[in-house]
Formats: sequence, C-alpha cells, structure tokens
Amino acid sequence: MYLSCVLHSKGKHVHDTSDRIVKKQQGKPSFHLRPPHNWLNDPNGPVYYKGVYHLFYQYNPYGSVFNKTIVWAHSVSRDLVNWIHLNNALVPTAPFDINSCWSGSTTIIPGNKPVVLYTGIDNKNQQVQNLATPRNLSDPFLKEWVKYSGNPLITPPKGVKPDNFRDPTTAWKGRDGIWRVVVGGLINNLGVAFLYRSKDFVHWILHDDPLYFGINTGIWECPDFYPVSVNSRLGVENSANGKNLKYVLKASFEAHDYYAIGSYDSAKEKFMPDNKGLSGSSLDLRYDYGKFYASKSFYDSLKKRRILWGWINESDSSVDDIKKGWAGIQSIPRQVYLSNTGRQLIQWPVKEIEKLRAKHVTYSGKKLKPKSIFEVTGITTSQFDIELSFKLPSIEEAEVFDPKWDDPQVLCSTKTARVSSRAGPFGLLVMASQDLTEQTAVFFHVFKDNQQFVVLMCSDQSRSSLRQGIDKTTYGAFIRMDNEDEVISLKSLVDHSVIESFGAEGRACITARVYPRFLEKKDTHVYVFNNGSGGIAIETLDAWSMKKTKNN
Ligand code: DQQ
Repeated sequence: MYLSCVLHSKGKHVHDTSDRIVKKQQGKPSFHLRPPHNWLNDPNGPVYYKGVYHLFYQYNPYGSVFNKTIVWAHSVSRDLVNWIHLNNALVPTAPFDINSCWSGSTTIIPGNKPVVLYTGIDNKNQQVQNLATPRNLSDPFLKEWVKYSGNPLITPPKGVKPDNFRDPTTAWKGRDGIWRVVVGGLINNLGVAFLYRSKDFVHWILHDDPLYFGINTGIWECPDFYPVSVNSRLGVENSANGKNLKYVLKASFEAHDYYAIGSYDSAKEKFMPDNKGLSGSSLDLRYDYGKFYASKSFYDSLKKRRILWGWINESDSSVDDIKKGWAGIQSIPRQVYLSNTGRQLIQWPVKEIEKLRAKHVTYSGKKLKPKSIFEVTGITTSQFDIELSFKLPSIEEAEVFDPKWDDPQVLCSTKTARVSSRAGPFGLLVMASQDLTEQTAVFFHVFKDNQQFVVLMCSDQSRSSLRQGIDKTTYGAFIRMDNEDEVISLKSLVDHSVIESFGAEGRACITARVYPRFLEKKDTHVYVFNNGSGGIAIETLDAWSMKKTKNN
C-alpha cells in the first residue's frame, strides 16, 4: 500500500462525536499506575522501604477533576509493576494543612527511617512546609503517618507571596552533618529553588542565596536535586558526595520539566550548570518533550539505580473526565542516568516492566521502499511494547540542518509525517484506525549538521482523533547522534490512551495522550512507515502484547 493514500484523509465528511456517550473505561490504561477512580496529579515521595516500593501522589478523593481539597494517595508494590492501593496517607486535618496536602518528598534519615516533608495549605491559605513520620517503622507498608505537632516547620520567606512557596525536595546531608532541602517558589519574577539548612531536620534556616533560580520562568514547582555518576549507570544516594559525580537540578514550570546538569559547591551552596541553566527555552534540556510534569526521582537502594516518575495529564476535556470518572496517569517508572557524553540524561523504562510482555513478533532486515508502509500484526494493538531500529542513511543523503531551527516542536508541525525528504520521515503509526483517518505518528527526520547527524523526533497527535475538544498538540525533540551511531532506535509503550516513546536508546522521550473515536470499536492497528524519497532498512523490530497489571 502506498503511503500517500494512507497519510491523507480520504475526504469523507466525518461527524464530530464529542457528544457521544463517554464510557468509564474509555482509554483507561492497563499497565500504567492509577487507582480505579478520580483525579490524580504529581507523584510524591517515592521510596523503597523494607522490600516495598511506595508511590504517593496528589489525589482528589471526591471526583475526577482537580479539587480544592487534595490528599496524598498511597500505592505500594514489590516489583514496580503490580500495585496495591492503600488508604490515603496524608489528608487535611490540622490548621497547617486543613486546605490540602500538596506535593513533597521522602528522605531516609539515619537508622533507615523514612520521613516526609510536604506542603500544607494552611487555614490562611498559605503554603507551609510540614513534617510527617510513619507511625510504625516495623510496617513495611508504612500505612499510617503521624504529622509532627510542631508543624509548620517552614513558612513563606519575606517577600514571597503565600501561594508561591511549595514542594520540598528530598533532603540531603553534607559532609558537615547539616541537612539541606530545596523548596520551589517565585519571588520578584524569578523562579527559585530556595535552600534551607537544618541540624535536626526540624529547625530549618533559609540560606541567603537560593541554590539556583530562573528569570521569567514563572513559579518553580516540584524541584528535584540529585547527584548522578559520571562513569556508571548506577544511581547515587542523595547525600552521596565525592569524585565522579555531577548534579541534576530539575524544575517544573510552564507545563514542562526542565533540567540542567552541573556541579554543586556545598561550601557556597551553589549549583553551577555546565551549560545554560533553566530558562524555559525550546533548547533547554527536558525530561520529556510531551506530557510529563511535576516529576520526582528517588534512589532505589535495592537495585542501586535512580528512578523517575512523572504525571501524565489527560488530553480530553474535563467534561469527559467527569463522565469517565478518572483522570491522570503516572508514567512508567524510568531508570535515569548520565549519558556517556555527560551532556544529558538517559531514561529507560525499568526492566521489571518487561515481565508484562506476552505474545512476541519479530522482524529483521526488512526494507521499506520510499513511500511505503507495513502493518505489524499478531500483537494486542492497543496494549503493547515495540522496539525497532532503523539504519541511518549515509551522511550525504541527509538534508542539511538549518541553524535557524531552534524549536523542535514547531519544526515537527511543519516537517510532519507527510512531508517527504531524502532521509525521513520514517517511524510508527500507532492507535490507528483501519482506514487511517485516525492515527498517531511517532517518527524521525534525519538531518546533517557539519557531518554529524541531527535527528528530529516527533509525536504527531494532530490526526489522532476525529473528535473535537481534544488536545492534539504535536511534540518534538532534537537528538544529536554520535559519530559511531549506525542506527536510530525507537521504543514505544502503547497503553490505550497513553503513548510513551523513547528515541535513540532513551536520549529523547515524548509522551502523548490520544482519544481516537474508534476506541469504541476496538479496531486498532499498528504500522511502520517510510515517507522519505529514499529506502530505509529496519535492522530489527520486536513487539510484544502487554499484559494488564494487577490492581489497576
Ligand atoms: N501540584 C501540587 C503542587 C505543585 C503542583 C498541587 C504541580 O504542590 O506545585 O496538587 O503540579
């Protein structure tokens, strides 16, 4: 089948079906973490304790939209795959959090004791930082939490508006035995990582200068600050210090999670980014170039790795969410480590998720002619894991990269899956209807810049649904390839309305949400396409149906 006929609409007049009956299960993921009902947002305080992984998260116990009252929900797992949903861990009860328990983090203090710092919205609607500890440390499920009677520990500093001060990080202890913690906020139009220090974890003193700040970024939410090893994929505990470490500072603002890699001078309490800091520019580093916000990482002491979770919000309307009775998903937990170049982080779904793989199909050495497509069959097409690698063309074949292209998201809206060049676009069409009037394209365009490949990775949702009233923004990222790279790989985890894609072994991640109309008919297709003017070779392709997780 030729691509021109499938990537273009067949010209049929299609009625918008926004007014159709939204079903409760519509688009509901089968292997992403979320409880059966209601709204969720930020992951909070992930921790590994006595054989159990814990994830807390922002949750509305009363409905499926964000609410005046938000609590800490609590799910536990032995394998990061199957989850049990426990009672809410923190709910508003006291003057210091009576209007909500907002985001925060867990720190393991000496003696293997987990403690939580979280933001309370107090009885004056101020954002204050509170402490909570487990009632029973011999309970690996940490079911009950006790709020410290001396809360709040920290109130908004002078000059900071009471609603611009929140989301404490995991604390870290310096060589001097002093604890440090960062709180996000806004002051004088600067997004700020406020730094506090404490000898006892209870009395916290504001350091004169922030750890770091950004200009014109808006408020910094959910900061995260942690060391990474320069020569290993193993994770590093937050209080580690020594040689061969770099530091990551992440801040959530303007709907994205931006990060910088740099060094940390603990004497001066300064973070110094290697490159540009966190400015919100389209060229800043981001964990994910799609939907992924308010993320939080933790050190997994069992497997000695750092794991990252992000909140993936919905792309349908709140009216739909009310009908569905649920909204929001936690990402698949990702292992995160520094790339060989030291210039960026690499993210990859935790290995454990592979145990959900069921029926497997594989192809190798398959060639895709210019403007051609082939269907991947034999797997559950709405719930699968796919990994494929494409042979990179010779450098002469690639189009020249224009240095004026500084925003990959904008570029993906013009260099779409239908715009043919010499090397690309090629990639996947997922959550596609049989007639291809609905499809989400995840694909690459290959360029050359001074004899080096620069790949544009796109996730194009513009044709994901015939329905109106859905967010169909197209996302994009640039990937600078190394000279020795011969292939470019793509992995996508497709789980009904969620598509988490990883380009070039996790150098760029794009997460998308899609609500096609055909979901109601359950007739979903997956294709690999090449719409370039040159042929492309698929080195390997492996795809697996994914099983549903327990308690999801
Ligand atoms: N969500 C929480 C805040 C945080 C925001 C409230 C980020 O603590 O700043 O649910 O999504």
